[in-house]
Amino acid sequence: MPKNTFVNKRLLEKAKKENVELIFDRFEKQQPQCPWGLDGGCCKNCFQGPCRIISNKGVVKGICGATSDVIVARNLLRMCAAGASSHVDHAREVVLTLDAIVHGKAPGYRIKDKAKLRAIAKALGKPYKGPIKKVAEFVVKEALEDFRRQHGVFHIKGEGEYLNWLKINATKERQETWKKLRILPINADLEISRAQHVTTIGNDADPVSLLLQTLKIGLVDGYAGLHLATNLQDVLFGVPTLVKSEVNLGVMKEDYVNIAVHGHVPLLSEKIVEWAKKLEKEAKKVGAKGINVIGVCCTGHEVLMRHGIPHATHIIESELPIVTGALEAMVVDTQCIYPSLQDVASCYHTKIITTMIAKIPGAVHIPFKVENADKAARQIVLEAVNNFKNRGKNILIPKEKTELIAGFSVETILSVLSKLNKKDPLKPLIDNIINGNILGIVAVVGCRNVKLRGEKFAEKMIKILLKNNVLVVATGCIAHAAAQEGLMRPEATERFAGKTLKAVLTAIGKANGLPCIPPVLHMGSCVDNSRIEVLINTIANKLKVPIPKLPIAASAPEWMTEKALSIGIWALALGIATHFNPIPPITTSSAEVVRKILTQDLESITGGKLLLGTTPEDAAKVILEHIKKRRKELGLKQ
Ligand code: SF4
Ligand code: MSK
Repeated sequence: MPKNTFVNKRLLEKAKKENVELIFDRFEKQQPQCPWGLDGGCCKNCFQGPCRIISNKGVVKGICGATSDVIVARNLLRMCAAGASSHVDHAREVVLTLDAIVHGKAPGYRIKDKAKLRAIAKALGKPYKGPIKKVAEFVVKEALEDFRRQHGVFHIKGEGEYLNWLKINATKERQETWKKLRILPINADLEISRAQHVTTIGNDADPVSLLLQTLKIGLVDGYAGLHLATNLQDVLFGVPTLVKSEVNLGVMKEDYVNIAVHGHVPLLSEKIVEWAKKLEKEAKKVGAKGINVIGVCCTGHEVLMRHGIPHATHIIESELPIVTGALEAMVVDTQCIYPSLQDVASCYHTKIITTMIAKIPGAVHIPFKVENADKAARQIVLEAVNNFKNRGKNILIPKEKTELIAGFSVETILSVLSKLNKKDPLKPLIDNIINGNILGIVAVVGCRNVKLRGEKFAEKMIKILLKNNVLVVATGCIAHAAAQEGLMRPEATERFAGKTLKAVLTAIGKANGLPCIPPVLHMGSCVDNSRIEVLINTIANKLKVPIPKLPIAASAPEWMTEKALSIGIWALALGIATHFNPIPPITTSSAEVVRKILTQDLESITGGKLLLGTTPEDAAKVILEHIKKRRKELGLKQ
């Protein structure tokens, strides 16, 4: 078994000396992990079970007769529905915040990007010129429709009404494809609830039907989750622009009050950043030089992208800021918050402050609602400031940190490109894809997974892609990993990009007063995968080539959350070849139908395809082969 090679080993040693159990220890205690859980051949959808598939002993059905394929497909659908529910609930919070602003109930928030709000209203069919609150009211109404529309439920041909946010974001060609497949979602909550319903005992027993519904849930995630959240977060907090910042635990500061924001919802982290600035004086009163806000996971990416807040860790290392002994508070909201944080914090002075959905026994709970945002954020920051005096003596902040450039929203990418061609900003990118200077574009996204034991799978795979002149865009925890490896610095282009990619990125960089553009573009948090689709759609429309035919691919090289799975399924529905590592739970040997559909047949259905590769080299190989195949089909230079 390979040894854990995660960075910050000194902190791991410190934790060991101080008898603090971390994720790595708990992971080892779980070995060997349940083979049925790993291969997907386990069903506990009713309590006649659990049932297991043991193909080599001829057990290929559950007690009720559900086949291996049905069990695997049902599990997949349930996982995706859970993942999508997280993103949809996140988006709902943002819609309701805009609604609260309209009704004067969210005094701490304002509409920052009025032009973006008007553009959304225009896309929804109402190019309002009137007061901005009227525009917001209309946009909220249309958004809430995506949570309550019922028309079309019984429409046999699948031609009923469907998600507004899908209509305004997906290409016409994709909408036609999904209409034919009858997978256009009616409303987000309805589809998630139906996914639960159809997977209960004695319901849908057709693996093909179950997989189609899984694709539908992918669309729910992509549009009523990711796009809706990103769109309205940009409206409230602004579209990200280029920022320089730093990543890794070295961004913590010994003589400052350190506050980590962790989770996903910027409604909270934006307020913490604001109040940390306002309460600097209070920090000085307790002997600190000021307040240092640092990011963990996706809410960290949100404030990195918009304010340049340094990013401390991805999910796997989220316990480590506490082990430094210099973290006054970790403020958490929703998703990817390890319950262990409070156990670790109880060995130090750190306060874990829960605020929204993620609640942990022993943590301080300060309820956060948009109506009381300022009051709660002030209380949270003061809680951290007042905890500064409780620090112990044994402090270890690792020195490691790396610079990065972030803020690559699509608007930023186009603005950067416009320095080369003001009239037609996309042309330089398109020309270089056509002439092969850029072989293709790959989105490397998703989580870190402790199963990979710090092998740096993502980093190794990305480096191979760069060497082959592939431009990489990244989000979420993998974006942090790439930045930590130095791949989001201009210097990385010189070191890792192939010759022609290097030339393109240097030309764009020089036009923008930089030595070059980094070869891995940070496009934001997990919900900002929506930005990647906007970029792809822009390219597809310009080239007049449907998404499945483009020389592009996606990879979730270390996925672990149900959210990452549902985002990946959305990518498959979009017609994008998508690599997953570890292999999703579809490997039980008798689930051949599910495996064949996802890895082969899907290509002729949506154009997408599940790519497998369990080493960085194999993963890069299948991705490169796919891109080259697409280039050949389009008659582009190899
Ligand atoms: Fe077993 Fe069927 Fe119940 Fe699943 S639903 S636990 S396969 S009896
Ligand atoms: S935080 S979903 S571990 S990327 Fe978005 Fe990271 Fe995956 Fe959570």
